[in-house]
Amino acid sequence: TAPARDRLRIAIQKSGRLAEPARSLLTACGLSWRQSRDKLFCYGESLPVDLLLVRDDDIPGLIADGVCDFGIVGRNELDEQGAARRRIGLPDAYQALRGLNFGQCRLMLAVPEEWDWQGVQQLAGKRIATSYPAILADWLAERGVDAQVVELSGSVEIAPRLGTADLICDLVSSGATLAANQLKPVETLLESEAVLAGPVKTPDDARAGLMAMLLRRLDGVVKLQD
Ligand code: PRT
Ligand code: ZN
Repeated sequence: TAPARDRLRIAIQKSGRLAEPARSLLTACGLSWRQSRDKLFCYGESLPVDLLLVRDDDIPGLIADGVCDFGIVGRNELDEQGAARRRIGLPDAYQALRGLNFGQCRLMLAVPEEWDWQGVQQLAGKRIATSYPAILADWLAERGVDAQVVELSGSVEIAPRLGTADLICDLVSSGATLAANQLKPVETLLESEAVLAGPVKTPDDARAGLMAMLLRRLDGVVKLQD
């Protein structure tokens, strides 16, 4: 177990879609830091709450390892890493505590436009390219569909044209990327948004009070936005 600490650490994305809104949200909660955007670590000034600026992929693991207490990350990323842990028999190590009303998107199956979509049974024997192999494998297993999951770290939408997969499972917001690649969305696996993630068990030191206070402030700020 991690040693006691009296300062809270929150991991947010360093750059990317969630970086600015995450920082603004924490600022609206009354937090401020002693500088800088280019650094990995921002020391909390108004409260003993420090920021770690990282890749979104690293956020669940930082919470699991007790390096950070909270993280702001897409539900898609949190669920994928949680599903991957469960598939290899690891216990749950983090949970989504609050939805944050930004970063909305859907994890969807998308097929070539010319397909006549008739339902999941059509996926039998097909190759599906995705960056979300654990969520997809669970989803297929729940429906008893035997398809092949092809894991790609990026540029998933061109896989059907390249011939490396028959269809894809990827995040969609406006749908423009799918359309540009002659794909159409057919099934939703997950409705996602940015979430505040935290540990399964609250630490029993000074951080507990800080975490409770931050959650209260967050609830006030997120409610005002509605
Ligand atoms: O560098 P780092 O690893 O931190 O960043 P990243 O490149 O992995 O993530 P980033 O910044 O692209 O996305 C961070 C999070 O934003 C995601 O995990 C989602 O929770 C959320 N989000 C919301 C999205 C989208 N909307 C989205 N549209 N993430 C990605 N996309 C991509 C999608 O993969 C596809 O390529 O945008 C394209 C589709 O967009 P539309 O509008 O054409 O449908
Ligand atoms: Zn990432």
